[in-house]
Amino acid sequence: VDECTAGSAPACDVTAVCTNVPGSFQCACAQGFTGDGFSCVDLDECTEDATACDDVTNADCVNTEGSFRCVCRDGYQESVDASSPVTTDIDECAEDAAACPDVTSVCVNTAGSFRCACREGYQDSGGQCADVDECAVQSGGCDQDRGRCVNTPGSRTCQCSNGYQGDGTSESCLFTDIDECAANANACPDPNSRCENTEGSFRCECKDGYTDGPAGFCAGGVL
Ligand SMILES: [Ca+2]
Ligand SMILES: [Ca+2]
Ligand SMILES: [Ca+2]
Repeated sequence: VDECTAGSAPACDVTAVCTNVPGSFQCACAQGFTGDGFSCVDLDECTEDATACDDVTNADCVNTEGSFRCVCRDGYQESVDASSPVTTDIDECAEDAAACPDVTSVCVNTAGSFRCACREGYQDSGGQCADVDECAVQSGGCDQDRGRCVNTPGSRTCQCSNGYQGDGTSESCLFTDIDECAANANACPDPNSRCENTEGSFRCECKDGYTDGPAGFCAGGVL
């Protein structure tokens, strides 16, 4: 008699496998279940074997009915091109351009997470990226004597003082006379004056027959 199909024997658990043997039958819980075959319950593989998911890095064991799964931890995702479960770090910076929405910060991917670091020219100040005042330290590398440092958001600029030219960095500002008369035809607005270039500046001189008047204009006329 095949008790397994005849239904004459005490029923095996619905999850069990019935095996007919001469004169009798056997019930065995299916894989993933535990019990005597007549009563089977889910085997908690995660509790039973703490190393169940050790082959998969950065994954945690999750028990399921009749089996278990290795689930990627937060910040990791399952690799789709691998035959066996493999987790890979999620590059939050590449996946979400707005991961670090503050324009003063830059996204840095890390294993299992990411962080927002301050951009160059900014430094953390109470959780916010604040502009660094480069001018506060050694004039920001600008020419201290003949120029000056101007702090800007995220950077600084160097400027040369009037009459000096260069990129403004340390000792770069050189005295260079600018011929204001040649550069600007209206340097002396009064048509009765003529422009005289000088070292570092210029002056307006009244033509013959005219005398200095108010506000740099020339007064008088031919005598
Ligand atoms: Ca299970
Ligand atoms: Ca990451
Ligand atoms: Ca700055």
